[in-house]
Amino acid sequence: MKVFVQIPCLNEEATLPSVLESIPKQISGVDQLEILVVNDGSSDKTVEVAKKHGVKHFVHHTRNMGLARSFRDGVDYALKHGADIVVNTDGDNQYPQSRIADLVKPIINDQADIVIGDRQTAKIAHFSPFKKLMQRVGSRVVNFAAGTDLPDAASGFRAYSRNSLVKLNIVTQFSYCMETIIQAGNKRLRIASVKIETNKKTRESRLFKNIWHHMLQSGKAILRSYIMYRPHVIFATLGSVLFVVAAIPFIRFLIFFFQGESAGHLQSLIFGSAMLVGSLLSFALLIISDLQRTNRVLLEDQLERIKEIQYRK
Ligand SMILES: Nc1nc2c(ncn2[C@@H]2O[C@H](COP(=O)(O)OP(=O)(O)O)[C@@H](O)[C@H]2O)c(=O)[nH]1
Ligand SMILES: [Mg+2]
Repeated sequence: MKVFVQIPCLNEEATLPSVLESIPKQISGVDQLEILVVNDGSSDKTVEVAKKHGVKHFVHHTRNMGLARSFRDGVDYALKHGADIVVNTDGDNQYPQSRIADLVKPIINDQADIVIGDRQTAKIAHFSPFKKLMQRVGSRVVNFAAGTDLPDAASGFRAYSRNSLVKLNIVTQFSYCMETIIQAGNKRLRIASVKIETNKKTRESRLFKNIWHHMLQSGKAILRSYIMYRPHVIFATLGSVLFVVAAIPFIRFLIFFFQGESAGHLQSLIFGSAMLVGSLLSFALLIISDLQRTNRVLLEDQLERIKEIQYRK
């Protein structure tokens, strides 16, 4: 069993040493434990610091490419180098690396494909009540879209089995955390959750300017992934609602018509027609997106087979 612990880093020279020092040297059930630093275009001494602490595996981005891309490239490197499990932790020492053994255990025991460290956000002291509420709402939305029941969808402290990584295809730029859950849920991967306590805050999140920014970006990512997997739900609902809204003025017009008041009431007809066009458009989009979905399924199947060949050990 080979485990890669990957740390995406953008200028983390200050906190990276504590992260590296707290990664366990040995884990029961794991034969090889490797550390991988994804240097996402750092301009500080992140790489030197990592080397000084004995890190041997690096992925370098000459320019900043963002966290989602860093994650993807790190995973690609790890799988190419024979990883059975990839653990992700952050360079800001937000997560308790000492708990990595608990993250990988359900995968080693074949009880889960993905394990998420639940930060128990309701208990985090430096989170405001509003932020706690939003974390809860956000996780609810993700769970709805993914068909899962996970307490902390935004946590980046996770372990992924090789099998799950071969199946996941990250396409959004930004919030891969939400996207991976929605994909994994829809692909019927087993996702487990392990309660963790987070470390003291070392610095502000650099990923999100503020909570509104976080909510907007996460919302976009969730909506995108949801439309990707269940377009029929959105467009069928929209089409049906518009159809009902269209039918009301039409029926009103017909009632007047049969009562002999055929003159006037054209407004109803115009409004009804506009709504009907909207409804038909939604149904057209439903058909198109459903065809797209078929294409995606075929493409993903192909990708999975290619990755199986590419990463064969
Ligand atoms: N902000 C930011 N972080 C990045 C980027 N690429 C990699 N990272 C790493 O992603 C992790 C999470 O970043 P952080 O600012 O702590 O965001 P948080 O997850 O909201 O706490 C850290 O380990 C960063 O070093 C990037 O382009 N921007
Ligand atoms: Mg952080």
